[in-house]
Amino acid sequence: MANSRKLQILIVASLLLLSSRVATAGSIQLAWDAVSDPSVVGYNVYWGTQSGVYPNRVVNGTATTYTVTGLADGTAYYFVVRARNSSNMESNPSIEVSRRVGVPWPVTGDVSGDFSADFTIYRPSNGVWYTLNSKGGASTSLAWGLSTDVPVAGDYDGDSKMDAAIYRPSNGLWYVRPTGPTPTWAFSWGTTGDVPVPGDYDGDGKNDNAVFRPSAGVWYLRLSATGGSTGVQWGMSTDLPVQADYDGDGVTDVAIFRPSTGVWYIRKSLSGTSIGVQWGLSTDKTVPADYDGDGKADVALYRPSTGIWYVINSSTGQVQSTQWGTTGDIPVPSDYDGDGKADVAVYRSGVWYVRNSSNGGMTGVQWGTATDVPVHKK
Ligand SMILES: [Ca+2]
Ligand SMILES: [Ca+2]
Ligand SMILES: [Ca+2]
Ligand SMILES: [Ca+2]
Repeated sequence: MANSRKLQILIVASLLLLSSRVATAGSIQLAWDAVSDPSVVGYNVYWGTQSGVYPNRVVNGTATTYTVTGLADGTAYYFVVRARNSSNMESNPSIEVSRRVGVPWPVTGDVSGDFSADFTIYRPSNGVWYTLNSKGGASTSLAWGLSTDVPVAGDYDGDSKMDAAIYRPSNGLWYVRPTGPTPTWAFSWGTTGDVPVPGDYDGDGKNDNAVFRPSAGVWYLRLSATGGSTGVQWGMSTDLPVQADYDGDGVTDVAIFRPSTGVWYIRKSLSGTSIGVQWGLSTDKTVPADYDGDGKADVALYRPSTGIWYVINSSTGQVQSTQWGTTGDIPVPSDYDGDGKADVAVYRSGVWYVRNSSNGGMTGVQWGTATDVPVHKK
């Protein structure tokens, strides 16, 4: 049974979430790379609602896509795929991917709704947002804000498109201008000294108003699904917020980076447990994003002195380093080429330099000036 032994050491090279970024009720579409072994007769797809636990299985032929149906909306699911031979010997599992089913899953910075990040800058001098579509090159502009406002762009109405939104530090007011039919609104959430930390803390696919109050080390979250609010004690006055979805359940996790020690403290929304990860120096910039496309944010940093990105891939635990940028650049990672993986990218005095994860190629786009603010900067 040489084939069996051989198959056991193979793994399915990749597993990606396809149309799952669209809010499709009760289903998720998966795709993976074929295993190049002639003994493979099909693929088994496994899933469950806990990371690492897969009570459900479906046996498939040699097709390399599968749509899992009958899932519960609003629940996070975790998936792996194994190849199998005619003796029903299975390969090692693919990486695990995860997603919350039935809620929008916007790409950071995507204004047009094609699940690829666009180029948007905020010009403080006139309060105008300028967007260049990354696919097709159409541009739009929108007056929304004052010179002293902080852009807090994100999807607040749940249509998978980035909305213009600003936070006014002087009075703690949020002004949101949705792309969809929802009217504009203003909401008081925060006070002087607070740091806005927008994210989806209740997993309904809509950004929530949220602030970190450094003086008390408390996060104040206003949840869009219910209108309720909660306070979470997490961090000290010198910590920097690094909220993102690290456990891949579709809920933003409260998290901070402590520059003095270089430790990330992440409070996982799924389990309520916390982890500490030593990663970075006090002078590094934090750039968490999903670089390996498994649905979980990766702990990552950008070192301004060398322009090197250091990413811990959540799917494998392995470190990936990429030289991309120089001193003075502003990191603006997101998925510009639309392959489901965040691309390393920097903004340099009006030019966006993107390293496409799909092919390793570079995109350079002139959009903005040295004094403009890229709205999804890290
Ligand atoms: Ca929400
Ligand atoms: Ca989470
Ligand atoms: Ca990841
Ligand atoms: Ca990408």
